[in-house]
Amino acid sequence: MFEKILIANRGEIALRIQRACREMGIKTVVVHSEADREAKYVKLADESVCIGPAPSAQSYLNMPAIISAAEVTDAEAIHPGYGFLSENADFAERVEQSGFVFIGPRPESIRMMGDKVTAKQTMIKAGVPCVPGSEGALPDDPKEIVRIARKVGYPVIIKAAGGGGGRGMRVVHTEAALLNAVTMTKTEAGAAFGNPEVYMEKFLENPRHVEIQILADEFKNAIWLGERDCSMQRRHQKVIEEAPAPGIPRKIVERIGDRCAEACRKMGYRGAGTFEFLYENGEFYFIEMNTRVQVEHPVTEMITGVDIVQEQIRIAAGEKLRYRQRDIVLNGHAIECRINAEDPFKFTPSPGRINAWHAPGGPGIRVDSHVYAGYFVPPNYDSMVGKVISYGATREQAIRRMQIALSEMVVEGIQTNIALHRELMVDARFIEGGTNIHYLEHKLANKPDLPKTTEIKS
Ligand code: MV4
Repeated sequence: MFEKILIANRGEIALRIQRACREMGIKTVVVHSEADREAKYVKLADESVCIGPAPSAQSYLNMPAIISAAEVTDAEAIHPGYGFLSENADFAERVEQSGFVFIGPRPESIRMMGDKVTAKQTMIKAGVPCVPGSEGALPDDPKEIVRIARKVGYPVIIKAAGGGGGRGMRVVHTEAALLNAVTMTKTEAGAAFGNPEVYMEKFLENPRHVEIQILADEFKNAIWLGERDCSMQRRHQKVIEEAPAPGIPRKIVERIGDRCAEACRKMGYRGAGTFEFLYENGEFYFIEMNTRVQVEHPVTEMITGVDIVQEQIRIAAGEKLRYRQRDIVLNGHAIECRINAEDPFKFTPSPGRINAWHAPGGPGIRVDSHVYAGYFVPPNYDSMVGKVISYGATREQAIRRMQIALSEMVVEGIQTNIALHRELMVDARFIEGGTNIHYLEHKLANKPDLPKTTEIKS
């Protein structure tokens, strides 16, 4: 096992990775920007290295600075967390070329999943069901594009191969709008991702977003750890996640989970990963694969008892998976509310000094957060200041516990979205379970005096 790991991230996930390391007896180095110098989780690490000024481009995205920090502190491995460089294949490659272990998938796997056309073709070959659409990238010939769209059937969605997470896509409802939409998406994709390739899918109107967590080791052992429902979102930012996904027959989920684990074995995938699906009318359709630990990993940890971050580290150290599929038993229900420093209904960021921070607790409550009273939320990064995770024997108990947790929680000095979460935890449709990806935006749009937020952005 490693003696020392460098954490190339900030905030709650930097603290989460430190906790995993500490439990495993591994020393930690945290790199930080000038804006994060005074943060408690930085002081808590065995060592810390300032890698640059506040802007991410000069600190958390600064590859040479991070690799130099690993060199001077004699760390053996680098954990990238989520966001920043976590899905940058070039970074993973440079880490390994510099003699360190990248705690994540092989660079080739990251690169393959980063190209959504290749990712989809790989999944089709591996027997994972995908949204019907073009076979690979769209050709240049306009007649061919029209033919493909007719075959797929309107509405269709044009997506950039280099996109993902909601970036670089456009919905097309009629043949009259098709070719212009393809041209515009290609132009934007070329500028944004350096790759003008686009592909086409049938546009699913009212899906849920359900994802499968997997773990795979060097030795082609792969397991899946249940699913998460992440449909409660706004503008591609998840707000609430839960596990298991309410109301989906276990037989259907199990078939898909087994397909994902099998796909990992076929691809020779290593590390933690998430298969994202759209779920509509009883069917799963693969859309993307994430090759990092995700923000919402705690809900899976709560219902499986598996520490996903520790397993990432063990896998990177070359250990064999400690679990077989039959060891993975889903127990109870977990819900995560992302707490953001923002206006609860207008969503404008609200950085600044936190004057009071009273975190909830009690049975079945977990709070993953790096903040405290006196902490300054820098304006330079994502607005998430923590996550409240509730666990219960049933979904009803998890909801009840989350309601209580949110009622206890006090944050002063900045605005937070706690009020929105309190509303959602008593929302009849949320309580019923199984709302689709448009539900939150529709709910917000129907409030008088609030901007409509229902359109799909390119
Ligand atoms: C779709 C779709 C409907 N049909 N693909 C958005 C994020 C990216 N991961 C894929 N996305 C979508 N792809 C087809 N064929 C609708 C979305 C989508 C969405 C998906 C997941 C979570 C939230 C979403 C919000 C708007 C659109």
